Amino acid sequence: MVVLSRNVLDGHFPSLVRTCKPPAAELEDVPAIDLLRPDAGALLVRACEDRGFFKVANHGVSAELTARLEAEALRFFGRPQHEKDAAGPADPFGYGSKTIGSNGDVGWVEYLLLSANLDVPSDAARSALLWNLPAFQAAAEEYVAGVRNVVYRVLDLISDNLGIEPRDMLSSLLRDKNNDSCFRVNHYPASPKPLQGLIERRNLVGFGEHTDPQIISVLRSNNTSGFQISLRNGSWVSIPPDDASLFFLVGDTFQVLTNGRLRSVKHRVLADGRRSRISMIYFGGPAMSQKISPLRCLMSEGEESLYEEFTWYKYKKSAYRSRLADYRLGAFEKS
Ligand code: GA4
Repeated sequence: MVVLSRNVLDGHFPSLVRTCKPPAAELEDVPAIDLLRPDAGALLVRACEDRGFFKVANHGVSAELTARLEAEALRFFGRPQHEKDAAGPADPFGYGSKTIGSNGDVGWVEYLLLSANLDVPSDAARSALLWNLPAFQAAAEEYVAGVRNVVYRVLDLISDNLGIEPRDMLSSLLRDKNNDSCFRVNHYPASPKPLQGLIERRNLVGFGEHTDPQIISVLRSNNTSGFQISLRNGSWVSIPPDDASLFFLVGDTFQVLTNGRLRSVKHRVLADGRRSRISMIYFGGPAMSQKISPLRCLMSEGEESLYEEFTWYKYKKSAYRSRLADYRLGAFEKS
């Protein structure tokens, strides 16, 4: 880790923003899984086991809708800072800039974090409804509905392949009317010209390394580089941008449901500096009261659970007390 000196960054950065070494390589083989292939389920499971990560092309979420949402988000991020700040702080929902969570994490990023379940009135109220962004809200709701349908298909295909019965056992966790899913739009601004060289050389961290606590996350970004994942051997690789695909990430809760067979993926975003990056992520979380433990039908005879049972509420609460890079599942592993 390198820390940029305060005087160089004064006026541009909030105190100190950490930077890190560039990754060794770009991952070239990120095959897009076609959900209509007869062996789609097997390919999805293998990708989740090997990397906790895969992408889906021809997913059916309209490019026009995605472009409209992106444009509306950029319109918001282009507003004067004091207007954006009026939609914050993100606690957890709202507008946030440079700070991530409430335990000291920072990054070269501004964002909107919203509930993706507007059936929970208190969450809905704290999300977009109050902000007088009707065009953004309409596009976000339509987009989330489209992504959800792809998520259900993906989870059902994974279930088929793993032999989970009923096949909608996983997707029903996210279809639950009390599901605790959320939606985030991250904007990594281009940096002021004098700082660009510095950022390119040092790889300023946009969003630090972490795993997602939920079941599954779906990320779509514009055609900018910066998104990286950590492979099972611990090395970091850049993922080539692909604005037409949806990238899926296995979350911690999915790891527990499969007793470690599918593993959550550590990921991060390095700021490019020259071009602004915008990404939108749906996080599929179960209902707060949902008990999480390995699915019985996935356990072989005599196999023991690697984790203590918890409710999503309990895991989420503990996640929100942690730092971004913490290994959050550790506290729930059986000794
Ligand atoms: C990571 C995944 C989602 O973006 C998120 C993040 C949340 C936040 O930004 O408020 C957290 C982070 C995320 C995990 C640890 C805690 C909580 C920031 C942080 C330091 C919305 C989520 O659910 O967990």
